[in-house]
Amino acid sequence: MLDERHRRLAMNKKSNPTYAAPALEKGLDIIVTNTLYDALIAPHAQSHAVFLTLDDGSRITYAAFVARVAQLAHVLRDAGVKPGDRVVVQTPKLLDTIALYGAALQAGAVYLPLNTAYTKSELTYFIEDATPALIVCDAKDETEVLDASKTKALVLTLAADGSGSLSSEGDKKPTSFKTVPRGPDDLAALLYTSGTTGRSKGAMLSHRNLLSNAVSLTKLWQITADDRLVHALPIFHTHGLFVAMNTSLLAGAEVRFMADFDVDKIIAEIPVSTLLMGVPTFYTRLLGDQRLTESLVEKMRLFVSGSAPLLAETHKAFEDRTGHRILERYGMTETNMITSNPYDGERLAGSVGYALPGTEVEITDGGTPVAPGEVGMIEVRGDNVFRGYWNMPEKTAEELRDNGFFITGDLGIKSDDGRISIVGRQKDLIISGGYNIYPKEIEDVINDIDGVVESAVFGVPNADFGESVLAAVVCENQCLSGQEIATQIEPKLARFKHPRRYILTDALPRNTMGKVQKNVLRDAHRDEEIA
Ligand code: MCA
Ligand code: AMP
Repeated sequence: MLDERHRRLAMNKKSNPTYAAPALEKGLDIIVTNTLYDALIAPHAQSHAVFLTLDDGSRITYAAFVARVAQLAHVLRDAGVKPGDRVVVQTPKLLDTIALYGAALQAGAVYLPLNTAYTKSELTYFIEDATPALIVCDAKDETEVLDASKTKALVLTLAADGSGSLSSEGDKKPTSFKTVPRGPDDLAALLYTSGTTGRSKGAMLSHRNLLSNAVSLTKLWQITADDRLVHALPIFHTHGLFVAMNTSLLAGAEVRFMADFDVDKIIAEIPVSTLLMGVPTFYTRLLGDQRLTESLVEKMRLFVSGSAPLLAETHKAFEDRTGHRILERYGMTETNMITSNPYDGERLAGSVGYALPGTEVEITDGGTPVAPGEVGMIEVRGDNVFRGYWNMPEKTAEELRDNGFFITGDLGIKSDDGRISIVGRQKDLIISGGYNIYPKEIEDVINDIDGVVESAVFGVPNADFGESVLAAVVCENQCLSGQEIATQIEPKLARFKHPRRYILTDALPRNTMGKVQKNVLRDAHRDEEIA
């Protein structure tokens, strides 16, 4: 149960009535032209409440945001973007980036955000796979992007200072736009997630997937127009874009929209905010700052953590310091959020809580549910579960059962009362600072280097990022140094995927079946301090 202090804080919210967006009341049953646009954006057209506060202090009202979305929807349509077309967006986190998400919805397009750290080589793959009609990139990357797109898609720019062809074109357009009809099962977004096979897969997310999850989370976490969210996550992933922004839009909440993560900025905003959503690294970094105290967080209502396991020691240290029990939840790109610890109830360290309303979670052995308390594969079914992988029907069939259950690759336990704990992963995956890194993708790049015989990429514990990437590499006659390998992978992989160290070795440890034993490598190197 929440302690008395939390209860008082929860009751102490301003008297502003809860924002009653029709979709929050009626879910997908609302009769609409365009499911997500009509639920998240249209209701705010006349609202002069503040939606975004930016780093320079400027405040964007909801009405101004709706108008900007319309201007950018005109830009998309005039650029030839038709309903169902993909719009690739690899830009800094700006007002126009989030307005572009709204514009893609209003124009009936499919929003495809990309990590700004991706290299040209990674970008080329996404462009070839998704065949977008339009790419919006940072002005500084325009030449590279034009090269990567081989002129098949139109390219517009948005620079870190907000300038560029997207914004200048947008400024000239009308502030209203006739919304393109889109139903619940039309695609709203395509989000790439790497895989154990090494090739990234585009998860097709429908309007239903995104709206149903936003409605569940908004209700469960009691997000209202009284809330002010400290938003320091990137907006090219599910967490920062859908979990944080869709719930805020649905509730009509205010968002302190930070261009990046910065402890000083967060500490400055916490006293005038009510909500923070972050990956565990946010919380360990905040705990590293002595300004984080119980009085600093007096107005805060809720701290949410996800995308990576939150250590029990972080959970406890945060409660000891602030009096708040962090609410941990669990999700995936393919499924949106799956489970959450309760808002009014026991938020247990080491557990990701209960299945969200409308979402079924089974713990299985080969598809057959196991008894409570037994370890098995976490499988998920519900409106939140994606529509399959773009252009990959075989991959979809491998992971999405005919009965609608999606096989997560995470291993878990369900208690008698339905509480889920994640106990491991069947997939070979490293999560560093909330970013997923698939060893196979890195091994493929290292193995392609002349002189490399084979490699094994694995994760070791890291106090800041949770896990760090290391690589054990076997070279012909030890002909390469770690630095030479690092130089060769530089143009091919985003920096956050780069191994922090290369262990040059004569042979990889293998079991009797010949399989590389990554656990042996992990154990041998787990106590090394990785910067
Ligand atoms: C940055 N670097 C990293 C990471 N982030 N290295 C490993 N892992 C990382 N996560 C590297 C950069 O490449 C750079 O390397 C150096 O660190 C400094 O970069 P900088 O940008 O200054 O880092 P930072 O600002 O300190 O970023 C740390 C961060 C960030 C704030 C924790 O990684 C972050 O925002 N993470 C959140 C990711 C997220 O949103 N995940 C949700 C995915 P060099 O010096 O060598 O150049 S959605 C999801 O997982 C599911 C659906 C879910 O459940 O939510
Ligand atoms: P992705 O789909 O790439 O964003 O990453 C999803 C994966 O992140 C899941 O399959 C989990 O392995 C992991 N994940 C997300 N939230 C949590 C959490 N609260 N605890 C542990 N792992 C998590």
